[in-house]
Amino acid sequence: MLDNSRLRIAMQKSGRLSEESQKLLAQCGIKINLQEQRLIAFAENMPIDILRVRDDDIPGLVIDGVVDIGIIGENVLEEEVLSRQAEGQLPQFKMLRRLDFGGCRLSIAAPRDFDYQSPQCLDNLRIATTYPHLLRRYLNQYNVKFKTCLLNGSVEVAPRAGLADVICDLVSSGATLEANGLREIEVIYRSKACLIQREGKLTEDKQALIDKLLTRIQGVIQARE
Ligand code: PRT
Ligand code: ZN
Repeated sequence: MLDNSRLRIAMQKSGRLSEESQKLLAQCGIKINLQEQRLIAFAENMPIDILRVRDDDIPGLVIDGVVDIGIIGENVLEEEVLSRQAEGQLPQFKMLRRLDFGGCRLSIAAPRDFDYQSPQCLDNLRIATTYPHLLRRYLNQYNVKFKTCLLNGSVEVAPRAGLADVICDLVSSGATLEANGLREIEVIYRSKACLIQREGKLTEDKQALIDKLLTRIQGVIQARE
């Protein structure tokens, strides 16, 4: 059982955000004894427990109040919020700050020979994506109807495999699109990692610790700029 008096921070266990998340906490002076396979790590010098999970679980853990704060990509956070809203929930959390890593964009990409003029060209097509809600919010603005092909990985191979006409996926350098014969045609969302806090009042000690961390994060990020 986790000790509820200690601040709980959720971060990605292994993936594109985990190294930078760990580094940020270390640069804030938190000494964590990380053991690769462990779900939970304890800070040695502060009352902090680190929960290491799949990034997709982090927004829910914060919104449901299971952890106090979380480090997560805005793309995953926003998709979870839209998904819960679609189910009639009112997901609540506090945005503490944007961080200076994990930058990427969520884009629609099509085979290179696709004749693209405007979002209307996507009407009634099948689009492969991990982010159906962000995609729907974007295309709704243009009254474009589409069919989805939900994939949690290998989205970029969907057109070649005949699963979808176009894709909507994360892009950073563009090399993956290029390697799969795809061309970026619309950027629908720009994302960075961010720090979020659960809704509701925390104990004074916990809130004071978060405030101290935020001041340190501010210093760390400023020093890197
Ligand atoms: O296992 P877990 O569920 O925790 O991890 P995951 O595999 O779902 O996510 P992960 O580690 O790949 O990404 C975590 C977060 O990093 C994302 O939610 C984004 O906020 C951020 N991020 C930043 C990226 C990228 N850049 C990125 N380039 N996430 C994924 N990509 C992938 C993209 O999906 C595509 O396959 O990289 C490929 C494109 O990269 P380029 O450089 O070729 O354009
Ligand atoms: Zn994930």
